[in-house]
Amino acid sequence: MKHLAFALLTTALSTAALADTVKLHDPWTRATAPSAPAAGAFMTLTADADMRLVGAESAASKVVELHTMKIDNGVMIMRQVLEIPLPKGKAVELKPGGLHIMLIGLNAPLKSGEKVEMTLRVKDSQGKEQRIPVTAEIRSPGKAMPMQHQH
Ligand SMILES: [Cu+2]
Repeated sequence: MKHLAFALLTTALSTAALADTVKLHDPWTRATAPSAPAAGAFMTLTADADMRLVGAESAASKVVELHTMKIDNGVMIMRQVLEIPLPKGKAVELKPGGLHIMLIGLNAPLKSGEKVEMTLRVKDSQGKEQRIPVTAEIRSPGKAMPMQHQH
């Protein structure tokens, strides 16, 4: 009984102390050629309550969209999605070839070693919106998958 009371108390305390939020891991994007009109941005998102990513903003491009990508009959198809579900405790990976954030109409080419500032918009189950700042590292295309180049 003592045990149970203690468990309930710590649960109540931690819920009160921390607002629901989303943890970000390893946000990055790729350096682009001068003529490239758009770039994908990637990261892993883990929400500590059921939430959804509903949009993003950045000064680096004119438009920012949420996209999904799949291969259909050998053709890569990208499609805009209005939101990306972030189920409680589940790591949702935005990655090349899958879900990603798309910076469309780049104001300047993305240069390797520099950073892109973005703001993610997430909503909780009550529809309350939170804005989460993100700094994405710009990687050179060759360094996107470092494991490939180990000798
Ligand atoms: Cu895209």
